[in-house]
Amino acid sequence: NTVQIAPEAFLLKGFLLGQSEALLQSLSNVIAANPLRHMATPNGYQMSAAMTNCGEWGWVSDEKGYRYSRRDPVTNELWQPMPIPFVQLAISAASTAGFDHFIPDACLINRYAVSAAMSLHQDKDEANFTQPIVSFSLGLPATFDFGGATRDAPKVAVYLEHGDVLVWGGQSRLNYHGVRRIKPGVHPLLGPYRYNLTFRRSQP
Ligand code: MD5
Ligand code: FE
Repeated sequence: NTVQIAPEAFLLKGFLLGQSEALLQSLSNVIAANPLRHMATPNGYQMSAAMTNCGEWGWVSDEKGYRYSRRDPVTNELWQPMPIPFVQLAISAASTAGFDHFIPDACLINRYAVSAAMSLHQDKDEANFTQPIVSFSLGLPATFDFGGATRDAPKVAVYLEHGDVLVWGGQSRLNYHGVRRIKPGVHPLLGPYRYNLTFRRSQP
């Protein structure tokens, strides 16, 4: 059940549903090693989503800026390797959307509590824009705003539910996007949270 939402941007509805048990077990292992935390932003705020990472590189933010780091600044250890179910599903989702040879080296985990949001932004901290981005949605639903190449370009609202995957690449890779405030609710497996796992190639 693949829906194209823009050039080279696809929604894979329910793609994770068959594998959710392995996925959630792996997710809980990663979070136990590298706890979710609210990172500071360079302009003195805190992200409303709590974050952690797994993979060779992790995306971090602090008063100095955004970057990819091999080590977790909280534990000072390397991030955990990406669990096999994460890698398999990410590669298979990319290939379903027409992107072969996707080799992610970074997986950012975002946990949104009720009322958390992510304002309109571009993902441009990576050194490789030829590879797509694969994003898993788990837990509470969210409305995702998918925009264009400029901040004021028209946006399409995409409803994301537990088990859905978004794949973006090519001419949509640098499009503006954001997540609207999460509405109150409780997910049967994940409680009052939305989790988003975003797989990227951060290095050349
Ligand atoms: C989320 N997370 O649902 C979103 C999904 C982030 C972030 O935006 O940066 O952690 S990622 C969806 C995405 C990725 C790359 C490009 C585009 C969308 N896009 O061009 O719209 O928590
Ligand atoms: Fe983003």
